[in-house]
Amino acid sequence: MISYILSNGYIIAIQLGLVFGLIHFAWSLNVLRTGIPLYTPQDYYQERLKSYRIGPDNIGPDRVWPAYAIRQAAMDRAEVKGNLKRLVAKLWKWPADTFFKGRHGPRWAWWILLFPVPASVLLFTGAAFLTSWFSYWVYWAVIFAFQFTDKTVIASVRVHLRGREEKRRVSMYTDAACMNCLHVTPWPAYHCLNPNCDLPHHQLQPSILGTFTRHCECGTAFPALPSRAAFQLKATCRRCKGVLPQGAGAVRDIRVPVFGDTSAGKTRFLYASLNSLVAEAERASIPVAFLDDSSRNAAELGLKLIRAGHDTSKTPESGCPPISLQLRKGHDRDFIHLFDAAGEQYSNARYFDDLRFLEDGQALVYVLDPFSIDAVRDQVTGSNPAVLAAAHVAEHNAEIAYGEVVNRLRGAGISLHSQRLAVVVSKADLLHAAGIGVATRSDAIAKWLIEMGLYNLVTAAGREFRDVTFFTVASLDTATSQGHDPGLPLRWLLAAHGVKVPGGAAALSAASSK
Ligand SMILES: Nc1nc2c(ncn2[C@@H]2O[C@H](COP(=O)(O)OP(=O)(O)OP(=O)(O)O)[C@@H](O)[C@H]2O)c(=O)[nH]1
Ligand SMILES: [Mg+2]
Ligand SMILES: [Zn+2]
Ligand SMILES: [Zn+2]
Repeated sequence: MISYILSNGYIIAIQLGLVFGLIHFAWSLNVLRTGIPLYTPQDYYQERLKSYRIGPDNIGPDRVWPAYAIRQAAMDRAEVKGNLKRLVAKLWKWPADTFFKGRHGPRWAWWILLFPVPASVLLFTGAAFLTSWFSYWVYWAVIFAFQFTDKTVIASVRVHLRGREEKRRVSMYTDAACMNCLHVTPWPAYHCLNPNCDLPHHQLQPSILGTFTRHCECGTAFPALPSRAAFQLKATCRRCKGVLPQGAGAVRDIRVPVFGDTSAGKTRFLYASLNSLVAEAERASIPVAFLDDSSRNAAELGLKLIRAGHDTSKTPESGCPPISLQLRKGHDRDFIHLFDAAGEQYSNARYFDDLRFLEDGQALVYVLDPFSIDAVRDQVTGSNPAVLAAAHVAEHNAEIAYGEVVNRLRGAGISLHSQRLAVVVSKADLLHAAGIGVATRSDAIAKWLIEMGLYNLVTAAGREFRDVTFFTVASLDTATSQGHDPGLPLRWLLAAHGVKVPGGAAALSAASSK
């Protein structure tokens, strides 16, 4: 009977011990809720700083909560282990003192007279010891698996996501242009969603600082993918810290430098092509908005001038800011920047820095005044001096501005094979007025230019650029452009860079067919 009671008692002690071990382990986990050391954004920042090369723009590593598996998981595990050790030592203290060290009466009395007591207590503590440490090792294995997965599977997911973002950036031409300082950056700085924090994140990419979501130093979460974050966060220029339009770094950003000789018709072409684009967009109900006040004011003035048929004024040598606009709204929007400069700036080294936009453009427009070609001028001089006077003929040889720009791009290490060029023969209305037949198809225009003596220019452009199309343009209001729509070159360049251009698809393919 006694032995039956005892053996049942022992079994109950073991069972209680097993349950208590679990509680013990759960209790040791409790330490995670209270003052444990944290691997903070500041710790990460200081650590990264040692191997980080801060550039001239003074941009350091981002201050973000690193992913749990990176460091915090191991710190938590060590903390749980230490806590469990302490708890186990506490549990063992009395039995060890009593039954092994004899601190609470003689040991023989416990072991001989009261044997069931030490036996049950030790069975209880032993079972508790086993389950608590077993639970800890299960926890250890879970954390290890988590860390291992982070280092392998999740790390490759991050690499994949970064690659996808990079591919998207290149194929969609999403490098963001700052309208303030004209700096072009692959990834702008994105600011924390929390307006009280507003911390700039300069390296927003899937990384150990967050695969899909990032937690800013202030705790605010936002997407780690630029293609998503760009529509939620404020973006700023890395160089001048100016605010960029929403979507910068995630939407198409096409920069169109318009270059050519003095009085070639660049400024007039720029506004006439813009006028045509805006008219087509209106017809197709596509919203067009200007991205800053200076663009809006200049465009309003220029469009008014073109629509009224007035003369454009000469661009000052101090240059003029670009016209930046947005086609469409939402995630589908495209940014377009049109750059103009005075013809003199292309042949004067003093203006080298002002023309940096040439190096950042993907879609170039070379405006060529046909009346600056000797053979054309000779045809007109005697028969039609009034037309020649109206043409305000460009001063230099037609090929000089082209050569200067190409040399500059080469000097800057830019591959012309990655760029598209629209060669725009301007003043087509005046050619008509002078009785000169004007072609409208690219190949026919190129042939005509060769006949007029521009063999070198035509063949060099075809060889040097990725894609060249020739246009004859009358930079007038669309209704009066006599089939020489000034909007076609711009629409061709934009379409070639993936912009869904409004209207004129048939005219576009007819004009650019070779
Ligand atoms: N009729 C007609 N006149 C044009 C055309 N293109 C330009 N012009 C005139 O030619 C002159 C020079 O044109 P601009 O566009 O100002 O020339 P630009 O290339 O900007 O010259 P700079 O600013 O000095 O470098 C102006 O009087 C224009 O009105 C055109 O297609 N048709
Ligand atoms: Mg001009
Ligand atoms: Zn923040
Ligand atoms: Zn800037």
